[in-house]
Amino acid sequence: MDLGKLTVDRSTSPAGLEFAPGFNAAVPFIDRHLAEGRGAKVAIRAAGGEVTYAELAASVNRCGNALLKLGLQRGQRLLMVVKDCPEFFYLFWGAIKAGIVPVPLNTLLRADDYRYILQDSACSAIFYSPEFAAEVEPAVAAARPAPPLVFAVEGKARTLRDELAAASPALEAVPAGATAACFWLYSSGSTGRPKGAVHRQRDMVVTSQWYGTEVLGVREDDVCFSAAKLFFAYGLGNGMTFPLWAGATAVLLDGRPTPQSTFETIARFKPTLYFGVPTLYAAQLQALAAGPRPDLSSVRYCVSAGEALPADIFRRWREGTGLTILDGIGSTEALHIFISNRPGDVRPGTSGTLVPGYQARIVTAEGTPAPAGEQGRLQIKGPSTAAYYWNNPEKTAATMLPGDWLDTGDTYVQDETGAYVYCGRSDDMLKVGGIWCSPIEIEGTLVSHPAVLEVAVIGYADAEGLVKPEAWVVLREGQARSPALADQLMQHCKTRLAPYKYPRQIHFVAELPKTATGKIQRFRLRQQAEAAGQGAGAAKA
Ligand code: 3UK
Repeated sequence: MDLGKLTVDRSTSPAGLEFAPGFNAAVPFIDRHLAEGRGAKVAIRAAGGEVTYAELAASVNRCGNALLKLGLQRGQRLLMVVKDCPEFFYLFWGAIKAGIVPVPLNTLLRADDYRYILQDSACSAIFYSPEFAAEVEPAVAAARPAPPLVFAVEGKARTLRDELAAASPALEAVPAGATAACFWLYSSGSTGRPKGAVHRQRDMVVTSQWYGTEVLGVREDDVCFSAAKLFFAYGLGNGMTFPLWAGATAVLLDGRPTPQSTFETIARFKPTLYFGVPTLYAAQLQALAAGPRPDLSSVRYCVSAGEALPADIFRRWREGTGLTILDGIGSTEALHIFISNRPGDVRPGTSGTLVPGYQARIVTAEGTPAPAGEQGRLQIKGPSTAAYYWNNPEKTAATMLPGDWLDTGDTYVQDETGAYVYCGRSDDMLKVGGIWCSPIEIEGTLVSHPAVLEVAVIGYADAEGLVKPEAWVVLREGQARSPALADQLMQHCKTRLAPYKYPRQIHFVAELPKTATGKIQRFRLRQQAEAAGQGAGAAKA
């Protein structure tokens, strides 16, 4: 039986996809390329060297065998705190092929976040790049129960690399099934801890075919470079599953994506598709204005997601580079983009139109269809959405609705042309540089400072139209307002939270707007701040 067999044909089934019983996603994404004669083609290009499709398949098998030999069993979770490097591919696909569930994690988190996830996932193993040891190792030491297997990818006494060298390069895929659990991705919420979204074997096929191939037009001669890291669902598609699906090439940058590092990577590896987030496009535009013109001539299309792309950034990028950015909205729970602008049909300032295959509806607070032209909650439906949140029936019930609809938590409206226009979140969550940021988590950290009595954090659009967290702080009796104290409060956050979560401005105030029952009203603060022009970017926002 061919466990990777699937049919891609929209004329025979509405979804256009049919999966063999026992379907294992590693077969079409990894093994298929050998059967199709692509073994000598470069699959991955990185600063450390190249990996062909044949080498990739062998390393995936070695990794799967090594994991089995270490005692990992079917369905057990393997956490990955791994930078963008070939070993990310080996671990992810080696696990899937062996029936183990990989869980790539945000590499920017702090020890306490990792400790929580180690416990919540009840994982059997954690693998990490040595760059992240300072946060991962204390988390492992503090976790109860401790994870049985802890491995650095390289640079330590006994590493993944040693295990790979000792393992066999032959491995049969474990029979799974299109709807069997395949991998998890953790996503943050406004209150409480991150939730593990459980994705199925078919999900990456759906996103790669419907968005990657059919909307973006990824093809075999493409070279994909994602500035967004592989541990994000966005980066996982852009930088791994889309190129692997098409038999194309992925370019990996293992360090921080800055204007300089991304321009250098583009000049060196000549990607044809480039994937960024609005904050990075804005920073790249500044670098373009200030420095020498980078060589972007290889790029066919640019993609943006993670937060809304302001129309002004779209236009300036086109003027400055001649390139078109396709904005699309996706989510961790949907796995990738489900509403998008198209090559040849771009509507700046909108998220575009539905990716064929998905369904969308805009509903009122009561859950009934919103009248045409009115704002409402966006809900979507399609076979790539997560089955449920691990160990969290309440959040599952609130998000994964009857009839397989997924509540995005976003407010949207359709314009006269039918394009979907983003109007904000239905909750207090912020997207900062395309990454989730909870105002409540930042507030909790600020009130732990001895000078702070109470605090409210809200998102405030900067001069580029991009949202940043800012804090309104009431000090305790006897504490004097000063720029030095504001700096201290920012430092307090930077050392305790993931680095992108600190408030960019501290506003000292005498009191905060509250309800009769004493609850802080962030929405009123937002209105007041906007009216008073208090935000950092108030001049242009
Ligand atoms: C927001 C956008 C306006 C929106 C993601 C592409 O961002 C991704 O996943 P996350 O789970 O966040 C999802 C939320 O982010 N958002 C994303 N893209 C846009 N808002 N315009 C956009 N273009 O609030 C959404 O609910 O981190 C993006 C592919 C895969 C992804 N996981």
